[in-house]
Amino acid sequence: MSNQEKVSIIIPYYNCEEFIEECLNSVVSQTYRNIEIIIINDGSDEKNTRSLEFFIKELNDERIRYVKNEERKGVAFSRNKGLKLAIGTYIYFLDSDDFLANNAIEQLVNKINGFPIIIGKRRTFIRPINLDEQPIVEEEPELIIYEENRWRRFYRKSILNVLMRKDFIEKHQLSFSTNTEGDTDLSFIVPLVLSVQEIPYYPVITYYKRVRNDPISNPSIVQRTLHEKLVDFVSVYSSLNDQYGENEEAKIFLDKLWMAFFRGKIFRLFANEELRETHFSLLSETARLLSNDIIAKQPLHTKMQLKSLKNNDFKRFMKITTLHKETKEFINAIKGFTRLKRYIYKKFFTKLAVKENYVVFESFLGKNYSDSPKYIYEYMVNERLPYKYIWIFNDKKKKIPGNAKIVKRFSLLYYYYIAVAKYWVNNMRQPLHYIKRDGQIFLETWHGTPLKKLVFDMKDVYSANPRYKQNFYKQSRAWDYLISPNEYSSEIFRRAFKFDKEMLEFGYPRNDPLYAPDRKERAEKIKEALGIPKDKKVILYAPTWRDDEFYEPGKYKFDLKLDLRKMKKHLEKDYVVALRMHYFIADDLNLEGVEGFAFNFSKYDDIVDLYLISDILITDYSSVFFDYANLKRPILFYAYDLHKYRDQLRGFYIDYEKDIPGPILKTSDELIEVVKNIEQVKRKYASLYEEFYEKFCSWHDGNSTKKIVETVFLEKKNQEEV
Ligand code: C2G
Repeated sequence: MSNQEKVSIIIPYYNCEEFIEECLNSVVSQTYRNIEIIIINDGSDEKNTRSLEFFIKELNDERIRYVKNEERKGVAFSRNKGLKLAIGTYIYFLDSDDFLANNAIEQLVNKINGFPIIIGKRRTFIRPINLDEQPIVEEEPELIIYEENRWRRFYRKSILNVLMRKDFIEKHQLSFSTNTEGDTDLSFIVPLVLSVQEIPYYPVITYYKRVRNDPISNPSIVQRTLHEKLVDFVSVYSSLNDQYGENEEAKIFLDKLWMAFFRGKIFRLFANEELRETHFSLLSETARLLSNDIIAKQPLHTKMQLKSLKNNDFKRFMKITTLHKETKEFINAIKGFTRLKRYIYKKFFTKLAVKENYVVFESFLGKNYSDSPKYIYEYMVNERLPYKYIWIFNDKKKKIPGNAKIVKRFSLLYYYYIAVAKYWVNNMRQPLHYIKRDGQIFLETWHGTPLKKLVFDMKDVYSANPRYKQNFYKQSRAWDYLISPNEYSSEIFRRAFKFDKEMLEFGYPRNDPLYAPDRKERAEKIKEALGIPKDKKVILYAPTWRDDEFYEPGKYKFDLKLDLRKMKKHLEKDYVVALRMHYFIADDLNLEGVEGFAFNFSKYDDIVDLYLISDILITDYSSVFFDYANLKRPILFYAYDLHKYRDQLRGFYIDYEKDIPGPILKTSDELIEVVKNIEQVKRKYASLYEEFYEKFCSWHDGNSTKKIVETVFLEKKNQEEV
């Protein structure tokens, strides 16, 4: 391997501490050793600069050359700066949130031979990639030489993963335009491709391109707003068209990019009413530059749109575009009943008048009749408030008290009611395609005091849906009220949900029954109804779910670690065990050999009933213990996978070992021992429990529901009547 030719790897860095270690580790460990690593800190903030400089010092690699821009100048400026500093024979650009295969440079240097440039293959990823698990490329693939179709390697408008001779760059005076934030690679790419007749492409993955999963608080350049992208694109297109429009190949390339941008984003570009005219004028200026050839190749509706753009005829353009959009949506809608229902919801139901006295309730995605929505509903019915109630369930035959209309989730009726009801009371996130209308009020009760890091407090998301953060952000914009059970939750919800509307700081309605004067009698009735012997005490086991143990999004696995047989042997004289899996868990439990001692209440609607009948709670990282603590009964923490759960999957908000009001146990033997000595354990944790109660439960007094209903449903009412 010819190591004598140095490669300059140029890495602009801007507030990217989260990913830079993985990036730089992949560079310093390159099998090709003769490299220089030019890092340009592009005006990052104090914290991100400190992390970068600390890591560079830690790497202690003399091949690193570190420079700083006094303020943020953009990627183009930083890359140009890197180019000037570079002393290598070859140049290679890398983004600081991406990383390289460990032999990336070696492969490209070995294959470039007499060519001035060579392109490697890149892989885009969202979820973390473990390079050791990547398939080993057996036989060396052939180099693919692109000639007249060499432009297609740059339709992504990116110079990443291209190894280039420095003398070639200098000879053609290639550089990045600094006039825009985005699409700056094109000013480098067009003259580059014009200066070569052949471009070799080596189809082996050398570059890993990350898709950032937090475009809200930490967007990458491509994740900026559509408006910003349009402004940049048309500016770059028109300046490059001026410079290279005479060249047929370049013209075709630029026009193809223009058409790809236009057709790919047309609906979103004109969805926002305020920006419609601005977007129209930006596009019409450049539409006039398009060649007739490329226009001739477009479908009829696009040809008509382009004509009205060129004639600056906004009205006609909007008519054609709206008709095209409606047609496309209708054709899409008749492809299936689900699509048709959503189409009817969006086009018709959301146009009907909002019904001031309709209240829709939903708990745990329609799974059961439980949680705070249940208690708000029952309070309103008992108070005979003048509303029509609709409950959403997956099971249409669900029976509940009161006179609510039962509607099947995602049925046509469901869409009718969420479109016309003034109120929606929900303890989870509503569907992404829900359209919040003027005049509607969304009361989000949420479903627990957070122990596990949430949304924008989470670094990387391992849950099944990688679009978790941007989806959550969109959905939580529809919430008018959010219930908080304690100060601790209020502060977290505001930050982690970016929630800036009204927080209802009255405690959870779902905990009111824990303060009911008749709770003992209620518990007796529930035990009887559940077939639990009156003379037995109850241990409730209510664990949470694990992010990384799922069959598919929404369907999670659970591997029961409790040794029920051993527990039965030692505890059945005084106790029974009530098992209650999390609503995300799809598995069934096998209770063979422990019948009469272990009961599976995973399908039982309301865990509050199970709290009332239980003398001891065993849980792990579930928010259930914040609620159960309102009863001031013993809580045991069966955290057999604490190391994994806390560190890798999701951080915690509290110091799990220090702040919880009960012992952490790792085995069934330990659990049995503690249950046998439960009075001693209660005494040992009494003061810690008191502190815990004060911090997490003290807002609860049995009247949370009343206060919330008066705030959301009655205060507003009174104001309107005044
Ligand atoms: N739950 C239940 N049975 C379980 C676990 C939980 O009925 N075995 C219910 C409880 O009401 C609990 C709620 O689901 O408060 C939330 O469950 P968690 O285990 O805490 O998990 P998660 O769904 O991730 O919610 O802010 C709270 C967090 O969002 C946690």
